[in-house]
Parts: sequence; structure tokens; C-alpha cells
Amino acid sequence: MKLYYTPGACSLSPHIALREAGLSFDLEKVDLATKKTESGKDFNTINFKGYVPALQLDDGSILTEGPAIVQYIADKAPQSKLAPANGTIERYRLQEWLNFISTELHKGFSPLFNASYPEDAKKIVRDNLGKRFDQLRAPLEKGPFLMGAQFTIADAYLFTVLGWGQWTNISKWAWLKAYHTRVSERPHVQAALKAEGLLK
Ligand SMILES: N[C@@H](CCC(=O)N[C@@H](CS)C(=O)NCC(=O)O)C(=O)O
Repeated sequence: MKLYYTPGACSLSPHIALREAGLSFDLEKVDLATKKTESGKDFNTINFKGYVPALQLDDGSILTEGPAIVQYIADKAPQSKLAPANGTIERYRLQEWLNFISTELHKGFSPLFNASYPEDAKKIVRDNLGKRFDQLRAPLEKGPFLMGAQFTIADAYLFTVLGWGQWTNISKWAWLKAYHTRVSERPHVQAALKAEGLLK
């Protein structure tokens, strides 16, 4: 498999999942500004949507959309317990979290990355994100992970999104800060951050 990624972007979530799952994979960096990959390919021909993450499977086909990719990875390595078994209520609980992170947090952040978005509108965006961060207090204080004792792909995704703290300063939310530190200390998370050049 090969993961197309951009350092620190939402592709960090499947990158962490691949390492936590113990699967072998290659990485190829994508420059989102030019849509060129590090080997010189036009990324739009790999993912017509033009965004990371994109996972090239062993048969050469491409899987996109972070929540689908991380579930594929987890199901390739069931012994890693990165996702509860398909068909169980716990699996739907996991999907409930993936959807929350994707639609309420990940896409909630997007306007903050947009230089042409007006500053007063960005304040509303930050306030909305803040409400979602408040709602994470109970599950994260209970923790240690989103779904309890077991680290799952939802944690890889939430950790990734919370890493965009330069836009919101998550340290104002003690439970987010503690959780982010807890996840960042995992050896496979450290390895992913190093491989993306985000850690020395
Ligand atoms: N719906 C997609 C969104 C992916 C996405 O937002 N990727 C961002 C990085 S975090 C990106 O590559 N943006 C560049 C672009 O859209 O041109 C998913 O969940 O995988």
C-alpha cells in the first residue's frame, strides 16, 4: 500500500493507523499548492478530488476519504483492535465518532485555513469549534481514549485534528491538552510525526 500525504494534514490520521496496525506501506508526499507528488506525478490524476489522504491499495486502486481509509486499515489488522468488529454496536459508536470528527471538527476548521475568509467570520468559526471542544470534556476526562480503554482509529483522527491548535489554541481546554499529550506519547504516533518531519 502507499499513502499519499501532506505533513500535518488530515492524512496524518491514516498514517498513524497504518503504523498502529503494524502494516507495511510506502509514503509519498503531496504538495497541495502545486498538486504534484514528490516523484513528480500530477496528484489530480491519482485522486480526482485533489486532496489527501489517498491510499493506493495492493491491487493499484485508490481509496479516498479519511474515515473510509482508516476503517479499511483497521479491518486489515483486526488483532490491533483499532476498530470494533463490523456489525457490532461498538462499530457504529466508532462511526459516530468518525463522523463527528469529520463533519463537526475537521470541516469546522477548514475556514481557518482560508486566507480570504474574513476575520470576523473566523471568530464565529472559532466559537463553534469551542462549543464542540466543550462537548468532548466528558468522554475525554473518562478516557483515556475516545471509546474508553482501547485506542482506536477515532483517536488517530481526533489527535490529528487537534494538532491544528495554532488556529484555536487548544491549551484553553485542559481535557484536550491532556488527551493530545497522552496520544502524542504513543511510540507509533511519535514515529509518524518524525516520518512527516514534524518532530526531530
Ligand atoms: N473529505 C475529505 C477531505 C480531505 C481534506 O480536507 N484534505 C485536505 C487536507 S486536511 C486537503 O488535502 N486539502 C487540499 C484541497 O482540498 O485542495 C476526507 O475526509 O478525506
